[in-house]
Amino acid sequence: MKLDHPDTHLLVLTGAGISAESGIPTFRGSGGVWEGESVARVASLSGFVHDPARVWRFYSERRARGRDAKPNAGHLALAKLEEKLGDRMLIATQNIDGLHQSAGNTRVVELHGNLWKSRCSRCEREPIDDAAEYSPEKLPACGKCHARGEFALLRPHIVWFGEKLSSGVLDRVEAFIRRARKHRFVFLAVGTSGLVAPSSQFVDVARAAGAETWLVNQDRPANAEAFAHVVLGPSGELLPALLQR
Ligand code: BV8
Repeated sequence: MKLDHPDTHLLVLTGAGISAESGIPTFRGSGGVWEGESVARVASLSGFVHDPARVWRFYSERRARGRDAKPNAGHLALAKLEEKLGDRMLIATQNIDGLHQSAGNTRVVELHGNLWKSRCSRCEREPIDDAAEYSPEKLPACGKCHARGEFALLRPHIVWFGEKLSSGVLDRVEAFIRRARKHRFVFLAVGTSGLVAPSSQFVDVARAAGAETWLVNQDRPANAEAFAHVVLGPSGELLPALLQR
């Protein structure tokens, strides 16, 4: 992957696989986050309305597991690359763990929200920084709604299945593709099974915009055919060498 050309623009899509070597379980596959969990029950608005305690237990467990996670060599390789490419690079991550920012990347779009923030399930207040783990008996409520004499639970600041991604987030990705298509455009997906839309469709949009498409993934995913170059293996081992060329 040649990235040292001064006209290269790089869009990177990351998924749970890039954080696997930081000790954060992926979603699918053995030992995955969804194993034993019903996605609809813990990662959907209807699941939250039906049983908020169960949803908060699921996300509190992920906060507990993610608390001590550190960026791995794959994250650090992307951070080093941003030092070189600057605004010619953008990371669109499906991950909610914040590890790209911890590694030093500043140009990161969080497609599915952030595990370390909560927001009101009712009013339009801004999301708050929140790393707390909540017990079923003591679920968090919105202080602003309370001040108005209303009751509303806080919810994780996460995009659940069936919820729209924020328009601002998608606008940033589309604006980058519109700019990149006029230059030498490279699209790299790392650590994603390519099963969740709309992020799974980014490779098709990038290819249609003339991008050279690359995938770095442990296993061959469902949408591997969409990529011109597929490199299988752990991203923590592969990215440092691949991104330095
Ligand atoms: C939307 C937040 C539109 C929660 C997540 C049919 C019915 C109903 C809905 C749909 C449908 N068809 C399509 C949809 C839409 C749906 C969807 O795509 N469903 C899929 C499952 C079929 N999408 C949505 O609902 C999205 N919204 O479309 O809105 C809309 C329009 C109008 C009005 C209303 C709505 C919202 C999607 C966001 C859902 N939220 N997460 C949470 O995180 O707890 S998605 C969830 O999956 C995570 O965010 C995760 O990131 C994402 C994708 O998973 P991956 O990251 O790819 O992880 P996975 O484990 O699958 O794969 C890991 C890969 O890494 C593996 O391939 C493995 O080989 C590899 N790997 C492992 N170790 C390593 C490695 N690679 C390299 N190195 C390693 N060391």
